[in-house]
Amino acid sequence: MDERGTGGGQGGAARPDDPAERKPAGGLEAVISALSRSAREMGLRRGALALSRMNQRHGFDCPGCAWPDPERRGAVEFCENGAKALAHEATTRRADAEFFRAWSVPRLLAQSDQWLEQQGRLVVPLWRPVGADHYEPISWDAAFARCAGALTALASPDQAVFYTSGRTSNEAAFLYQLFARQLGTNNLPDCSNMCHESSGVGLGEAIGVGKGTVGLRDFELADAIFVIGQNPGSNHPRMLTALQAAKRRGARIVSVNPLRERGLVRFAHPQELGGLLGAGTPIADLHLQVRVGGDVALLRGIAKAVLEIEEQRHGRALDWSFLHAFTRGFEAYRAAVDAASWEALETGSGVSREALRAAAELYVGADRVIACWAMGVTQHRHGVANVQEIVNLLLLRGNVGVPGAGPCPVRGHSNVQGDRTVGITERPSPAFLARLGAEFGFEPPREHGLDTVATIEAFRDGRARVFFGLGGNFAVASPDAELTATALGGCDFAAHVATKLNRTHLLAGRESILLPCLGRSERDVQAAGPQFVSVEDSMSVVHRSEGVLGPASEALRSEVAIVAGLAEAALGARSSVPWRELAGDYDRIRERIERVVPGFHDYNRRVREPSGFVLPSGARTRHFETPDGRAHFRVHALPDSALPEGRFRLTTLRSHDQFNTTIYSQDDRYRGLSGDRRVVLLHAEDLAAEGLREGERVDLTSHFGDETRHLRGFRVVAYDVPRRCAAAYFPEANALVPVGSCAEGSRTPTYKSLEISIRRSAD
Ligand SMILES: Nc1nc2c(c(=O)[nH]1)N[C@H]1C(S)=C(S)[C@@H](COP(=O)(O)OP(=O)(O)OC[C@H]3O[C@@H](n4cnc5c(=O)[nH]c(N)nc54)[C@H](O)[C@@H]3O)O[C@H]1N2
Ligand SMILES: Nc1nc2c(c(=O)[nH]1)N[C@H]1C(S)=C(S)[C@@H](COP(=O)(O)OP(=O)(O)OC[C@H]3O[C@@H](n4cnc5c(=O)[nH]c(N)nc54)[C@H](O)[C@@H]3O)O[C@H]1N2
Ligand SMILES: [Mo]
Repeated sequence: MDERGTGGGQGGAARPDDPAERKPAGGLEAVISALSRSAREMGLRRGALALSRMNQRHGFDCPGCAWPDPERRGAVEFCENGAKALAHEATTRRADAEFFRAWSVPRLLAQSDQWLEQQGRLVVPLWRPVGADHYEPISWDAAFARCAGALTALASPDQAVFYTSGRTSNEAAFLYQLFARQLGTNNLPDCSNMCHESSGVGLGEAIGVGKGTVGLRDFELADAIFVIGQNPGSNHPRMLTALQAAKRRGARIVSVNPLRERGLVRFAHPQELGGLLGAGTPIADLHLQVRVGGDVALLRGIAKAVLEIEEQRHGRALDWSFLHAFTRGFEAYRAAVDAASWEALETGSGVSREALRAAAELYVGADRVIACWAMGVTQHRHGVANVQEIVNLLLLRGNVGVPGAGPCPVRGHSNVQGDRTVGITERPSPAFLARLGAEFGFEPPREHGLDTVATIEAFRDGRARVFFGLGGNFAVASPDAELTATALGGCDFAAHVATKLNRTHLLAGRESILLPCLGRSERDVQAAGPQFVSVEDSMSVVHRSEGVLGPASEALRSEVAIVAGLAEAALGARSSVPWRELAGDYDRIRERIERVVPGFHDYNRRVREPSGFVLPSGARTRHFETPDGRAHFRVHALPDSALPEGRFRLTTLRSHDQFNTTIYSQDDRYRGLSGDRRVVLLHAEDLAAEGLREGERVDLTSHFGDETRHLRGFRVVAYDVPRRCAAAYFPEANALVPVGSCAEGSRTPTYKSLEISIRRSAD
């Protein structure tokens, strides 16, 4: 079956003059949306104070995404969605003891995710005893004692799991992993397992470091920027500023995406008067409308066209001196590219060879190229292959380890990268464990622990009994929503460090504890006085973050203090770590990090410098830390793109009005959708072919081997997606994601590539 897209499936120049697309992302709409929400949630004065200090040198890091702060900062250095994340945290609403007296857990479970978080900040520690229907207030000491009791009752520390979401600071994360390892387990899954794990694995094998190699300055030097499987207009809005600036000085921009995301088509800078009122800058020069899951074929197609150009103009397309001196595996890669036929590449990618050749011409015409990507690349069975095909393409022309060029995975949570750097991982390196053990005088466990998917399976099978969550919403963000809910619901005990109530807090454990913590924007005062924490952005810059607002309640504790309190209660005399002293003065924690984690020398001084400091990485200067010191081409088989008759390839997306599982509204302004998130986007001709009308309700079934999963009553929307592709929202669609379906090599759930069938709902 030929599945090449017709119409929508072809690549081609972006059409900035299409009236429907004339409206830019950003602009006045974005400013109004941000300010009205912050005034409503935080009050005018608090809102103004908080926004004026976000991402400033003496302020706090935005709790939104991990996009870095520029050296020259504007008076306002935030975006619409950062302002929303802040307003959400700094709201004046409270889910207090009275609230939990009024609402039983079963009644709360009947409410939507959006409603749960809208009830406001958690302000007292809470306990739900075994068999009870309500959470009730509990003292901090009693809460810690219950957690300690649950851990002591276990036959083995490996029956406990310590999950981390990526908003946690370096300081809290470091203590948390130390606590888990002193207890005796490496069960430290994190949201990264569901996010950029494919990037970490793919880059690690290819260039010796699991992180990107570019900094913000490189965006000022690049001649072309590829944006692959990423929607910066909604999820990294400040990146659009960098793209707009690049565009204005003549850089070319290519987007690879099944959707024509508005921010990539047109952008108006909210801080420029022209930007507030005008039509904005067209961003993408070329849009390649790849089929869902078609990126390996697409990237190989571009490479094939690059090799064709090299045939015709020898030495013009490939950087031979770089290939010889710095890489391995080029010949095998070239053979794989040669072996792939244009027909297979067009079918696999859904993009015509003409469009792929145009992308190759643009690529070859640029001296320095950056490739950015996010979840559209990583959350596939072939997520690692996708990442490595991006690197292969960059290596062809030496676009690694020189100014203005390189791979750039754009991270999600604001400190997801830092948490990994300081030890949150279920697969720690022996070198890290050796240093950790030496610093704190203990023998850390060596066996690898559970990642996110293995955690769900362990709870399902009764091998895990206790769940700790440092932030996040594990049950809702995870694959296989129903299975995960049942698995977690059956465990003995769960404890969550959180700012807001969510479904995981209500589902997990026969007994559970909620420990309310300070948010990023709030002042944190400990024994030694006011404290700040530190975070690492997407480009390996470590910098400080210090809250400015009064805390939501005097009863709140910092994440650092909570982790230290838990560790002290659970480990008692078994631990010689001075937990209380560390929590009293975060400089003491940073001294320890400095001695355990490479790259942090002089941490306390350098983190106080206005722009923080950059963690070293050999790949930035072509010192590849692979076993042979070279960058590696990695060859992958072309994925089989065939879909059985009647099936669609479903991807899951974030809207413009959510932060992961936190839903701000039912609208998705940039995509022109409103009022309903239980929707499935399909090509108009597919609707017609299936005999469906726009607005009708359908049932979705996902197919994985002989397993099926179902969701009912989704509304069909005709949308500009490639033929036989479909899109729905995260997390509404998570019940369709099979826990067993994950990326080869990284075990990231295949949230962006589900095989589904669609049927009109019965009623
Ligand atoms: N406001 C806001 N900001 C956020 C978040 C948020 O929820 N809200 N989440 C944060 C987090 S944790 C993360 S990881 C990032 C996520 O940032 P993104 O990765 O931008 O988020 P997604 O909505 O998952 O969408 C990915 C993009 O991939 C495209 N896509 C889907 N399938 C494919 C495919 O097969 N191939 C290609 N090439 N593209 C595909 C989609 O159309 C979409 O444009 O954002 C972070 N920032
Ligand atoms: N279908 C589908 N599923 C996905 C994805 C997808 O694209 N599609 N994306 C995946 C990705 S990329 C990610 S990163 C995961 C996200 O998974 P998680 O990180 O687990 O989920 P979040 O929704 O970010 O977590 C929100 C909760 O964090 C808590 N919180 C907020 N701020 C703080 C704080 O400062 N401290 C503490 N302690 N708690 C806080 C609040 O209680 C809030 O309810 O989801 C994954 N799931
Ligand atoms: Mo993420």
